Amino acid sequence: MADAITAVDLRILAELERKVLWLASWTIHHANHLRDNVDGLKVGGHQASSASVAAIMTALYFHTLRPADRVAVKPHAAPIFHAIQYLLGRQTRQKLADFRGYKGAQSYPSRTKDSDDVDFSTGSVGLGVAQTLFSSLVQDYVRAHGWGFERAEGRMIALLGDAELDEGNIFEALLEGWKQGVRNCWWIVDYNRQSLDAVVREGLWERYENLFRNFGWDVVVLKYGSLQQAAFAEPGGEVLRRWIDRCPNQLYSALVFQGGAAWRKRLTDEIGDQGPVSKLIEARSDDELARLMGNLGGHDLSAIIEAFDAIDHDRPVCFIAYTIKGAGLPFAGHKDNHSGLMTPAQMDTFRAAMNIRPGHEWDPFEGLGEPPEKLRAFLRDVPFVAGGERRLQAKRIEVPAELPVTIQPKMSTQVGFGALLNEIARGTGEFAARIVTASPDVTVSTNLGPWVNRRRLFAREAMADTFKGERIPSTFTWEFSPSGQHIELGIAEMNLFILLSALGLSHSVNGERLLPIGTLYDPFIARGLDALNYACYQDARFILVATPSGITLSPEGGAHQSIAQPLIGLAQDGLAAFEPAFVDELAAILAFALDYIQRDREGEASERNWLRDETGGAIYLRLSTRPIEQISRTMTPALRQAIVDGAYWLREPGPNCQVVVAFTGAVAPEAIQAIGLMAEDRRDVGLLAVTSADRLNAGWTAACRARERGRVHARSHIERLMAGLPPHCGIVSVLDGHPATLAWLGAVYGHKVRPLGVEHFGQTGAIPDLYRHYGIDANAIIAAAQAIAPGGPIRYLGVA
Ligand SMILES: Cc1ncc(C[n+]2csc(CCOP(=O)(O)OP(=O)(O)O)c2C)c(N)n1
Ligand SMILES: [Mg+2]
Repeated sequence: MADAITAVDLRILAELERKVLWLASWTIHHANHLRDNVDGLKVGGHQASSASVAAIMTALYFHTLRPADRVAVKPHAAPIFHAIQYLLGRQTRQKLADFRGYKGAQSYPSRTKDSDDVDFSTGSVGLGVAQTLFSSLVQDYVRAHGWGFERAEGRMIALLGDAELDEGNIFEALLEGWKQGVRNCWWIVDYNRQSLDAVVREGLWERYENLFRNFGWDVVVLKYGSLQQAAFAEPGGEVLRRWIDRCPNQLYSALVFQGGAAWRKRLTDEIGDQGPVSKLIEARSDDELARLMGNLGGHDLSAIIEAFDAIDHDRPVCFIAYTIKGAGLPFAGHKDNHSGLMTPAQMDTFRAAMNIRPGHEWDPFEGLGEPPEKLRAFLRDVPFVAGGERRLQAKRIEVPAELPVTIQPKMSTQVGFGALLNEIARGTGEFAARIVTASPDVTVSTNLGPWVNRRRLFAREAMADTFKGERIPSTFTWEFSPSGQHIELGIAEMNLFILLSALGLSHSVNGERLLPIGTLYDPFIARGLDALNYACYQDARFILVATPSGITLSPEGGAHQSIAQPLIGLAQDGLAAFEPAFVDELAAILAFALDYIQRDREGEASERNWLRDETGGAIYLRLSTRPIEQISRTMTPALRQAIVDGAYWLREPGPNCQVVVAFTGAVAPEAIQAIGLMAEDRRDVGLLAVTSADRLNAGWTAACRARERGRVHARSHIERLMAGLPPHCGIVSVLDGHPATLAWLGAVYGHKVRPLGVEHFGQTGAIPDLYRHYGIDANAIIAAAQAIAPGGPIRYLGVA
């Protein structure tokens, strides 16, 4: 509980609230009307949404927040956030002036693109909200493992628009939070009862209240401001309160828009002949009446601060703060105001009301009543910024160059993954201790079982495995403890990605590095795709292991088979995707991945950084349940590097090569068989193992760009690999995924390509049936080769 706020501080805060609203409105106005600009930069959606939270954010940032707290600010409140940072000396005037423009302050708060200390990005509604919940869990995880005690515990706070609560991912997170005992998490709902298009249904707050209470949250409804509370205490005030409580949202909004005279008419018509309340209304001028009716809890600094200060526990809290969208601006309350923009004339009136001289719009203290020295001193002492740098660092955890694994003659990459983690789990050092795994109810079926048996499940309170206690034989020990290293989630894949996003920012948020590995079935990436994108946008660092994948999990049928995922791997920014075929490849990739997710050097210059090898990122491994024959070979440094870079020759083509088969992942046996069968009829056939279409492609694009910018000797890995191929050589590419993933290989040197893959939902069936059906078996490869590579008929066509 914070110290009670003084009257002086409250006065200063009221000045700052005015200033914040002004600066935010001016920033948007400037971007829309004054900057020499292209039309695309002009858009509404910020002015009204920002205005509804000016008071809440003033209270938060200038009074309530402490340096350890982390906040997700609703997307359209970005201008208010930037204005606050500007007043705190952490945002430049230039960036405000360039809001929404090139390299200016971002339209939606961005951890990666803004320079003013955004804690969590927002933009896709609902995701930032859930991020705060999972960040609280991660903070608890870190501390339960004995780390980070030298720093204060933070509260993870989301300021959310009421319409964000329409997003299902929020409820998935709520349920998970309840299971995991979330604490230190505040969600402040900007209950302006308006979304983008419309005014919300009546009584929604009651549904929210019940819902949050059911999940163990404290709920604080901030409905009336202090002016209203004082009026309710006057004779007749109770009648006014009842009227307000019964007034439908739409009507309230409309009256706010219409102003004092409309309020008077409506109130007088409906309750004005009831004695004391008439006097209450009559005693106020139109302006005073409008101010009174607009004085909802979420616009009243003292009510807000009192509510925040009153929280004396670490249970999660939901504040439902009544506000008016566009409060203080001419379109306050109008249902169309989301895209509303003040006209230059309206802005002039607003400027005059704010005592701001033309030409002094950006001056921090212009037009305020308090002396600048006093305001400056107040801002200097704001607790939130007292601790200096809030974005933390954590040292890199040393990763062994080679990860040991016993390779069976026939093995799947998924089993290999389980075996690799089982070996890591035996370790006693820092490396194994920093790994944290998570899975949405597919822990055992993605082969994390052996890891969990050794490292146990995480929970803040220990919980024994009853089956073990009862001596009932079971393959898996399901024992929870604060030292456990696996976070077992419910099925919601969204939650997995947002948890990975939170775990993957722990180095920056908690100053403690974690090495997060999340597993799920490959097709269900689609279920959480926006959250995955969100995690990448925030530059969270994690390894996503998606298995099983493709039609290779044949009997499961079309509902479980993934087709588009390799293209997601190729296209998703911030995520390096791999699809190994063999377990030794996987071991090399996993060792690389565990290091790569920790890299954070800025650097554009070096060739290695074409693949972001210096900047790092997150990793996606697409694995398979299909046991395939392993190759017995020694892992040389060159082979290891090639695997990591995306491809190597499994069979090097000769100088007169007529056909190359380029394959990825589980179809390796078909590719190998096909080139064996073609060997008699096609010369010098090559076999290219593509371990990462994504990195291979990124390298090629980067090299092209480098050459176009004058670095004539720039060469990418794929260009070097294919340099010796004669022009007439054909390339057949094949994978268990969309054929476009590898189709671009032909563009590298202009070779003809026939890309094989899967384009339609799969059947159930055995692998040979399905591979034949979809044309990714050896026979299809041979047929494709015959069609595009020079030479006579291939005699084994139809035999394979
Ligand atoms: C996932 C997603 N869908 C749609 C949008 C487009 N959108 C931006 S804001 C918004 C509604 C905003 O309403 P609310 O959350 O109540 O915020 P307010 O503007 O009232 O502050 C919508 C639909 C989005 N940003 N993200
Ligand atoms: Mg709203």
